[in-house]
Amino acid sequence: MKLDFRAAGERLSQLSMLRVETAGPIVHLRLDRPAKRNAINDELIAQIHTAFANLPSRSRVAVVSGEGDHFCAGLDLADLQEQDVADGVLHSRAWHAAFDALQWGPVPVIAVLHGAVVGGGLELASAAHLRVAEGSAFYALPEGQRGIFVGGGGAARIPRLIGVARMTDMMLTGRVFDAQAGQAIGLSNYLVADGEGLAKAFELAHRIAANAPLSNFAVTQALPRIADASQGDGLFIEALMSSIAQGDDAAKERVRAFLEKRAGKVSKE
Ligand code: 1HE
Repeated sequence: MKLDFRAAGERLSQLSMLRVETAGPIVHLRLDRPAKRNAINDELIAQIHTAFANLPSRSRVAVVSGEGDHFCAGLDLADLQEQDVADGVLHSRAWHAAFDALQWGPVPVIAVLHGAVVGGGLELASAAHLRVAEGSAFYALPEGQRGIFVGGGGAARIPRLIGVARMTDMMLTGRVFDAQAGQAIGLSNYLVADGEGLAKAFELAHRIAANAPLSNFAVTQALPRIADASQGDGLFIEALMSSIAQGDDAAKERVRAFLEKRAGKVSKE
């Protein structure tokens, strides 16, 4: 199904806290609330949901970053004061819907992390498919100190990156990981110098955009589901997914190109 790019473009240009720009096959979304360190309030979570549900049909990869000195300070704590228990459940489910739209949307998503990547900011980062961190990045889950719990999918996604034991430590003790430690434990895939995150993300995005779309789809949609399935179910899904991908014309042409020596070999960088 093709989305109407003009309709989607109109919706995207009306977002007040999320700046959306397209550059060829790449759509770049910036959290644009630097005065509040990109803290996510109800409006911003709705805008993130809208944006990922309406990505331009021509975009092949999305890059998410934060304006100002920090990626994201997490939940806007001012919102919490008004909430009762029933509001709280719905609030958490709204975050789930937004980050599900990001994780299970049509394109791979790369998050560029700098400064604070804390609370809901880390939950957002963990929903992305790849994370590029700059040297200034630091990670924390201050929910424990604030008397609350993660509610934006972090309990499901963060242990899949770093394990339950490390997340338990972060939440119970307030432990903060710097960019190097974050890279070592798997919070980021790439660690680059300050100011170089976007360039690295765009380089990766161009590489990803050059893949066959169905391969990217299999990696982002099938792989995590297979990892969550029993081995038997996972292997069955793998067989179906691989036959679908390999039956596509794009795969046939790429394999032919290699056999006819028109495609690159695998080499060390
Ligand atoms: C905020 C928020 C926020 C900043 N909600 N307003 N998240 C936290 O517990 C992190 C709280 N924030 C911080 O620890 C610091 O702000 C930072 C380390 C991120 C940045 O420090 P700094 O010195 O650059 O900025 P600042 O002076 O602390 O903040 C600038 C302004 O942003 C200030 O407002 P102002 O009106 O006084 O200018 C701050 O109040 C405001 N601000 N962060 C509201 N988070 C789905 S559940 C998820 C649960 C969570 O995410 S809990 C973790 C919440």
